[in-house]
Amino acid sequence: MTLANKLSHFPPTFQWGVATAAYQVEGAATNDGRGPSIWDAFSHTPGKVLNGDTGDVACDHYHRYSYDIGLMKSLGVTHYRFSVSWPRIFPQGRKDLNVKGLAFYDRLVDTLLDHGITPILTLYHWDLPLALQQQGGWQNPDTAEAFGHYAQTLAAALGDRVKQWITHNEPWCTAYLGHLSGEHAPGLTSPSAAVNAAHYALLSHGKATMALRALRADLQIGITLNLSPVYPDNNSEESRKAASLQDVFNNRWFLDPVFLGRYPEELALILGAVPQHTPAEMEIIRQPLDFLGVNYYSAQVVSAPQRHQPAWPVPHVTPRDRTTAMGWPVIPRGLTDLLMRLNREYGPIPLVITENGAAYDDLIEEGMVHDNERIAYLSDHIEAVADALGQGADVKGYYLWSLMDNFEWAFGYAKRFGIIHVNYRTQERILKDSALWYRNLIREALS
Ligand code: IFM
Repeated sequence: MTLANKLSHFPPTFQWGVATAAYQVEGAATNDGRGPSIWDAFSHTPGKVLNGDTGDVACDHYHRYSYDIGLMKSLGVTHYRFSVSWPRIFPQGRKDLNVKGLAFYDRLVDTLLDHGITPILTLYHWDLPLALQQQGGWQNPDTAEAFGHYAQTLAAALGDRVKQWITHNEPWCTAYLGHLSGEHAPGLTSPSAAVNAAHYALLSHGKATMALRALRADLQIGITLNLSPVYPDNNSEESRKAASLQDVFNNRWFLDPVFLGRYPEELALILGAVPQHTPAEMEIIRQPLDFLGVNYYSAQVVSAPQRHQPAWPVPHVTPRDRTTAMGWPVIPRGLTDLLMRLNREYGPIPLVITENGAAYDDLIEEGMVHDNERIAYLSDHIEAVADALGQGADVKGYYLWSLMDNFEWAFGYAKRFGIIHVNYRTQERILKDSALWYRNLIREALS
């Protein structure tokens, strides 16, 4: 069966969306009172981002949002997932509210609704106000407090129109890439910093969830985790053990505290550190959620670590499949397996694919981008979602990453994930073939 034969698996209420994030698309880094974030500081530090790229201008979505929403409308997407830049709302992280920053999201939400597109809002997609980093950032429990207040401020302003709220995007990246590998802002390289940053980010998720619920009972609240299933390369005990450890690192580090209220014991073995935490904090972290956001890009096949190899770095990975321009193996089946596993081990919980997509080295030919590899990737992964629906998983939506090419963090503008091509010199947008393909798919699915 092909995807076309499985479209009936998607219910009529299915959310067919596209996703972006503030620092990756907005630009306007110093406009209308926005304060600096850790990503402004990081990207302006020589050597941290490829080619010295920064998010200063990005896709200029801050000024062109109305045009971009028109493009979304032309594609027929039903939902738009965006994130709010915390330092636009509180330039210093807390206290002084920047009314002009808030007004931008007010306009964005109204324009979306005017076009019949439902907004879904992420509170934190990595652009922590720099002022908070200077006080310890995610390693400081006060940041969790400030996040709860920020969440409540936004819900008071937008909660009448925005009903789906995501607290954090991919706290694994905040913790690991930001505090251990140092590839992301704030660029730290300490195991204890990573586990504690993860813990207080999770605590802030719990606090924000409680704050939003206290303010409005009609909000749907979730968290988005980047999850990546792990398969042993053979059935030996060693390989299975290596896969299970890698799974703790990739997935259970965040799934277990959010849904079970505890950290996996093996975390100390893998990371060489355990988060400082109290039972009361774990209860705050384990809030009942309305949905889990799943970001899926790839899976891993691992083999047994060599004897005497330290537990860190993580076991050797052996990709066997096609890869994207990021070097990530294309494993659509991993998405079906993941959704079924979440349902089985952490559910029942409604699931939303909050990101899925691929970077490829696109070529412009006579004003068009024939990105057939991306279409194949998308088609295979949406089919994987259909399979999970067919097997009983409660999947509410699919948000394609990304609406348009944008600032891909440490890779700057070198990696293109969009279904809309962006010329960063002129800001011209071109619908790639994948955009037209997605438009047709949505049309068929909803017909
Ligand atoms: O661009 C990122 C996004 O910000 C978070 N999830 C993964 C995407 C691709 O790397």
